[in-house]
Amino acid sequence: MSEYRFMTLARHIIEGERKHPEATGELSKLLSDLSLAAKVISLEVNKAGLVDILGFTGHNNIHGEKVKKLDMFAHDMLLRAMEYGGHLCVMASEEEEDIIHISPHYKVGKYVLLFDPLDGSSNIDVNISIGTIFSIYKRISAEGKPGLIEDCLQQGIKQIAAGYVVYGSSTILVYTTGEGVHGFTLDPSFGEFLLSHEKIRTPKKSRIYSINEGNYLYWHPGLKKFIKYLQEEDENSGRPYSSRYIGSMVADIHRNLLYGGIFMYPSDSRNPKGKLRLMYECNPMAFIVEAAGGMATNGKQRILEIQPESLHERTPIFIGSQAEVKTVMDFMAKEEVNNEAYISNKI
Ligand code: P6P
Repeated sequence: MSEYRFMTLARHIIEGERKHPEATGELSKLLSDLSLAAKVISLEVNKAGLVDILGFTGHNNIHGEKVKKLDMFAHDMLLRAMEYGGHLCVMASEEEEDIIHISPHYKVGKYVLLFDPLDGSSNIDVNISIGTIFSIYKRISAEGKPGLIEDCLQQGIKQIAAGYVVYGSSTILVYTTGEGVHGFTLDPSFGEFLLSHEKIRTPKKSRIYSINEGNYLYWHPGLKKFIKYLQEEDENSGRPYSSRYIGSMVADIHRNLLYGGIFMYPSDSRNPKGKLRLMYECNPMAFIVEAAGGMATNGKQRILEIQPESLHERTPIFIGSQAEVKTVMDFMAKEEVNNEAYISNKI
């Protein structure tokens, strides 16, 4: 029997903490609480088609996006699963405008949790994989008091841990504390996440690119040239590449993490900051992909070094295998002058 068979998420986290004598075990408990929430959300996602929690709640989130019942279920489940443990001083959710204070009934801890409860939720009704994304920081404000906004607006390099859960053909939880990236598959027969992908390393070079080509007209001229370059035939450099785009960031990034690939959600002449959120999507994914040997940039700087200014700010993102991220940066740098002319003509 493989040693992995009984390497549960809880045991793996504890073994990871044993390498750090100063560890208090709080992070282990926090990650275990997150895995409990993931199991419950997975249950609901996998039966969504059978019960009346598909469809919309009838109201919009702070981004003006229609909120699906499953979005709110996942959001509420995470709040309930996480606040009672006493490990957090504050939370922030992509579904809520402001920071979320811990109820006075519970102890205030030293960690900060940011999460996107159900990313890709527009795909729920058509049974495409969706996911939960989370980021964990240590508080920077005074201990023992409620957390503050500055505890949430930290650079991505300050993350203590990050992870995602992809609810697909199986439910997989991937997390890192910065020392290796590990994947656990939920065994529904006894409700445990079992180690299935140890020490994930993303290929340095790939043959997959992921981008919404419907926005081609609005792209940076250098990005247009990069995509056309990937579509040319050249056996030595493995071109043409394959285009793979699900429209669900967690699913696209998970595939590219394992197979190699570059995922891009760039700025364009209509959306100068791109679409994806820095704190809830890009920072956690950048932390994970870098820990697996990949790269993540906004086109000008490392995602993890961006100094956040607001909870819900967006950022362009180019993330994945090093070779492709570096190449697209080169293409865009060569065309920067044309891009300025392009943008000024368009605006
Ligand atoms: P588009 C889902 O709505 C999401 O936030 C990400 O999960 C996904 O990568 C992106 O938006 C898809 O956006 O504009 O290509 O539909």
